[in-house]
Amino acid sequence: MKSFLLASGNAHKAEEFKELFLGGLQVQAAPQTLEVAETGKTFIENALLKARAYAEVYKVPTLADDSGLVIEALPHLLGVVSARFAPELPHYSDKCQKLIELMAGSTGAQRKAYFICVLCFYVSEEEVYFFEGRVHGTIGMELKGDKGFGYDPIFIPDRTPADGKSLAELPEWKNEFSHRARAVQSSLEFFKETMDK
Ligand code: ITT
Repeated sequence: MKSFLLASGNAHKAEEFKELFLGGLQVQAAPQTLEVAETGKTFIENALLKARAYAEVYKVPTLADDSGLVIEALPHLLGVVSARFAPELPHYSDKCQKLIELMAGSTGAQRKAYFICVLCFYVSEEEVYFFEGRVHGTIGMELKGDKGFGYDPIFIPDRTPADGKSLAELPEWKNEFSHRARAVQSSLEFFKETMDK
């Protein structure tokens, strides 16, 4: 089975990957987290920066995840800088609350948003693979749920039933249909095909 070192300092992502790659690929935690400056303008650039930085230090194939929440009417507010929104607020519950307040006057389509995840598998400078996944939904009117992490409590995914539940209330659904789950599924299909050849 192919093995990759996880180029991430985010323990929540590591937890999700453990389930998502089960039986497919081996993804190991890095011995130490590296500080990588995310200076790219796109998710792809930042995912590559992280994957390459860990590969240069640890000399093994790596996997990086660059992800974020894109509010369609305010694409630059979060997006690639999702982790750096409202840096004066260290807790995600406060960041979520601040977003709710910023969007107080927004209704209907103005609340549309999506989570995006770009995975970068870095084997060498000549062999790099990218996979992307998205999940569409809307920004809720309040924080709901205590599962997941980050902006999950304010994100209401488009799904049936349309019961208004947030991603933080839907851990099983998230594990199957999230941006990260979809990117992982594409990568597993690809590696399965290339390994079978
Ligand atoms: P690494 O770069 O070390 O992997 P990070 O937390 O800095 O960790 P990113 O730069 O990719 O990760 O930032 C992603 C941001 O988007 C961060 O603020 C997360 O809270 C948020 N995010 C990403 N995936 C999410 C998810 O599944 N649920 C909720 N929020 C998510």
